[in-house]
Amino acid sequence: MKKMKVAVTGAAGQIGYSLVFRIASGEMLGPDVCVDLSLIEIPQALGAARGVVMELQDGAFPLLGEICITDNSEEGFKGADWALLVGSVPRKAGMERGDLLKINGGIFVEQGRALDKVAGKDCKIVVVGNPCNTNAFIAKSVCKRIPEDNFFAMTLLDQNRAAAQLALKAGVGVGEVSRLAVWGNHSATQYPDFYHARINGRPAVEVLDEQWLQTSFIETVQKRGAAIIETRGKSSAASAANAVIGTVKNLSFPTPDEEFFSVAVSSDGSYGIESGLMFSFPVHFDGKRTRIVQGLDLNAFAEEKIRRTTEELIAEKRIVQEIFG
Ligand code: NAX
Repeated sequence: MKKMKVAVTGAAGQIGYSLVFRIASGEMLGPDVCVDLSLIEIPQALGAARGVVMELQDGAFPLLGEICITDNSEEGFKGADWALLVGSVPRKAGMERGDLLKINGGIFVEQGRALDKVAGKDCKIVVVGNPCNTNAFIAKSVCKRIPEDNFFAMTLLDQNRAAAQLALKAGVGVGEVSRLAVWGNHSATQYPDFYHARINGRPAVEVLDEQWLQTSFIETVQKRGAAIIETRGKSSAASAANAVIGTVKNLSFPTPDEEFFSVAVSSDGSYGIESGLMFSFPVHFDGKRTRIVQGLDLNAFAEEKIRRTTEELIAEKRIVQEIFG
């Protein structure tokens, strides 16, 4: 049986706790792959990580191979086929965005260097820890050995949130929503692109009110993370873990011909987005390579939204470049 190693940082955190059991069950990589899990945490959280391992053992997952717990990135990423970078420091009261970029930037420089040294040469890296686009930008910038096309930042949760809102409004199942992509940053400037979305095969703008789509819909999706915190008292965790599983599946199994999914990739200049920026696009995976879907028309409304989110990402990039060179 094929064996793969999956490294997860922040494995004892909220998302980690939802995620690792689904990886161990075989849901993420399929029923023919045995998974070795490497759980990477900070020293203070190693105790909690040991508890997670006890529960993984008690899950009696037939596809789960070896489990390693470590606070050493090089040990944890050694030979990894997938690195899911979930761990990061949350924004605290009084913390400026620049402070957050600086603290987390330091983590992603260190982890990018460790990946460079020891990860499998075809390792794919999915950054979840926020600010995820810019953290991914940092990691891929310091990790020279692994191609930049192997670095991703997660925006599938945003796509899923957007699909759910369209389905609720249209009164259909979420499976009837297709061709919905999120452009840009995983932040309040993201652009959930309803103009290309379809509901039951019909353009979403023909099914739903365009004014609602341009205003309430976009705002709801952009602010959904904050709304979850306000309502649940904690940030999204199970839905985020679900999106990590979905992202890895999207990057492992071919996308149907006419479909696409959202993930932030290193821009190749498509749609005028600065090359190298980690930008969420509509992406297609043919079983070997991902490609940014080409030829989508962007009207003035879309261009303005994309301009704003691009500006934000460029500003984040400048801040981290000033700090980390
Ligand atoms: P938690 O605070 O529950 O867990 C984070 C874990 O990371 C902790 O156990 C902590 O010890 C660990 N950690 C911190 N620094 C580390 C390091 N250097 N190496 C290894 N582990 C480290 O946060 P959780 O709710 O699990 O969220 C994790 C990250 O996901 C946050 O940055 C959060 O903002 C981000 N999110 C990203 C989303 C996305 O769509 N891209 C959505 C959900 C979530 O908000």
